[in-house]
Amino acid sequence: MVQSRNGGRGKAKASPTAADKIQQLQSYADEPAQLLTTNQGLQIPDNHNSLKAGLRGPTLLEDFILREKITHFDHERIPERVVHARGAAAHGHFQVYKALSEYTTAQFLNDTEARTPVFVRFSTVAGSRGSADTARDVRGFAVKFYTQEGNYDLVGNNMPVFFIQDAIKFPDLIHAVKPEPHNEIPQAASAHDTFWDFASLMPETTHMLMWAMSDRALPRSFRMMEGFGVHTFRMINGRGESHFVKFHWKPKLGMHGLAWDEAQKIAGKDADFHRRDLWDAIEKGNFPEWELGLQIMSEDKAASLGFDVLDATKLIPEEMVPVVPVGKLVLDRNPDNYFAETEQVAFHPGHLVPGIDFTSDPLLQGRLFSYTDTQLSRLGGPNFHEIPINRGICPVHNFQRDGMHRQTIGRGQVSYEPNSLAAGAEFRVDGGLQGFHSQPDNTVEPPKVRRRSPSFDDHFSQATLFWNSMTPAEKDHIVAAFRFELSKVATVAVRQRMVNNLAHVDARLAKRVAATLGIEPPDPKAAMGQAGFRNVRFELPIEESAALSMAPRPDKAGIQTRKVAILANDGVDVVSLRPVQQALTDAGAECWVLAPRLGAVATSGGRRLEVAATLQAMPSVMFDAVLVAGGRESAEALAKSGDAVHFVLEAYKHCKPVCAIGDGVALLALLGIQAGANRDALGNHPGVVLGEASAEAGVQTAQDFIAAMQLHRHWDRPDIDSIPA
Ligand code: HDE
Repeated sequence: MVQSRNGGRGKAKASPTAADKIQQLQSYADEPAQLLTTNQGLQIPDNHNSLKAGLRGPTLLEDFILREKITHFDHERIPERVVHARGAAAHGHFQVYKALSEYTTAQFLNDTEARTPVFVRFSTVAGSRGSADTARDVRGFAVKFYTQEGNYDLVGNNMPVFFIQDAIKFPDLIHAVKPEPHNEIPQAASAHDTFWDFASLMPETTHMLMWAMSDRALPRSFRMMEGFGVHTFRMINGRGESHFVKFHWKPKLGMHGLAWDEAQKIAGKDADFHRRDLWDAIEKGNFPEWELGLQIMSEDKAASLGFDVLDATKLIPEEMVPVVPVGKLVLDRNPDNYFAETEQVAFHPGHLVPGIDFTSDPLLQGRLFSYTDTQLSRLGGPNFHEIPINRGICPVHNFQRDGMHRQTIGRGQVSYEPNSLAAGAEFRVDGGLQGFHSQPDNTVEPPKVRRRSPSFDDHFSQATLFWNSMTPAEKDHIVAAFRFELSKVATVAVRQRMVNNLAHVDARLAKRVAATLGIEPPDPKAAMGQAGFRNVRFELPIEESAALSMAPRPDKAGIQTRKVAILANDGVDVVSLRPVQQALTDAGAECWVLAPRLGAVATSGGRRLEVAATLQAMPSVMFDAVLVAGGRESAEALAKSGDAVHFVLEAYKHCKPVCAIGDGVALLALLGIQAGANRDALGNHPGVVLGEASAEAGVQTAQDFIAAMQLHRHWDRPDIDSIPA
């Protein structure tokens, strides 16, 4: 007797390929262009009218076609995830560069030929399923590898640390950040009293708060953010030797963030901003990529770091243990059906394969319980592993049986082990398997304790490391974020307590945050008097870590998939525009001609320039850069349009590259961008490119604009608060 997760659909092979998973999923897909039937397969005679007692009479209960349809509709919602409810996902594959046999027996990390199929779900944490993508929040980065040895889930986030150290505080943390229970306000936002009340009373949150108030919480795109396994895991090699490991995902497109004002506006203009971005990129063949990086260390090395690697509020600076790139993840196929795949996928940090193991991190230990448990209520029973997206592509055999929605048909008389009655098809246990629970020090220290280890006591030194590693512009953003969030906290004592804690990260940070909050100056001593406060700092050998900063650096990937708005109106000069537009397109950017109306605008040479969208439908926050085309008539008309003026000013305020050609330059001057105070020490406007109105000048203009776009944002633009947008 063989029970298979494949349900008899396809056999397991030595090295599964992405095609195997696709084939498995497609065997469940419905057939297009068929006659409508009921769920029992009966053809539906009329899908517009229910069965009634006479033309104008009441509907008859016997109309089983109506009842079936309405009943199914009535039950088509399932509970959303209690956290990470809003997400977007894609299929792809993972391939390791070089066998990692020195560290792990995991087959997918040893077979360099294997293209392991993956399904990756990105998410926000706090908002509900219909909330906006660009909320200030942590992002989930969950990867399911369908390996030949079973499914392996790396269920991580886009930040390498977490708010709390012990799983027992997770429900409190989430209750504090979710909408308040009496009025269910606010949606997808931490800027309210209960979150900061909790955070200020739990100093262990401080390091993660620094990340959550940084631009990491406002990714430009899922494709442009890092991922982290967060906890320290173990790898076990063929000799049974154990190493500690931290997992990192490094995006090919570099790391980029949004401005906070921009993120809030996008939430209204296009709540699906990140979801759409991922979908569109894959549809256009711009497949997002990440490198998997590992920080691998012996247990002795881990013990010498000066902090506890089992504490999830700590990261291991890359300067102390380098991140080694070991493989590549590519996402190349959108799901066929959101509910069937993205909503029903069930991740679990305990879905491991031999050669990868967990540690005693008390946050991870709690997660090992939570994820299966939550699927029971979310997916309605213990058979969620049989849902197509959750099925492995290797065989599954065991004697678990029955339960809600069971699909596997277990054959024969026997559903227990050992047995002698299964007539040659009994399931065996392979005693030779290495990996789980085989690590050398898998012992527990008596006695049982309900206490935190003193090695978890330092809550501030890494928060200070993070702060010290930021550029001045990044520091400004963090200060502004704390001010924004705490200004929405009605309870003065909470605001005060929070800045008192921040004084233990950095005195200037706390002072700057406090300055706009109508409270007393920060008092570090007051924080020390609080329950839960530990006045302990472990020494770190470094004061800053460059890898923590998102400071703009020219991307290796150039400006691929960046969106450029070209503002034009009747009279636009396409002779000077074309070479710039062509160079941008050649460099992989997407150019959109925007005008006040759809259709086309008339060029100065009497031709037509097709318009991609209106300025109103695609506002500046949808773009990475702006180009004001030349042509006197066009520039003058744009200058008279409030929408166009606002568009340029807003892009400028959000520190985006701005380019103007020919008469378009006059528009910038009119807006004060050229003449105004926003010049840097060298008298330049960072990220502003002015091009002459000729085809010959186009090459230089394009080069300068592309260089400005490679930096993505010019956060160092001076006096940006003075811009009225
Ligand atoms: Fe989760 N988390 N979590 N979490 N988590 C869930 O599982 C939980 C934590 C993460 O796209 C839930 O299936 C506890 C850290 C992601 O489907 C739930 C604790 C990290 C996702 C759950 C944590 C994560 C979840 C809700 C503290 C980064 C979305 C729905 C002990 C390493 C996965 C579900 C997806 C989802 C519990 C902390 C990442 C309730 C108890 C730390 C990416 O089981």
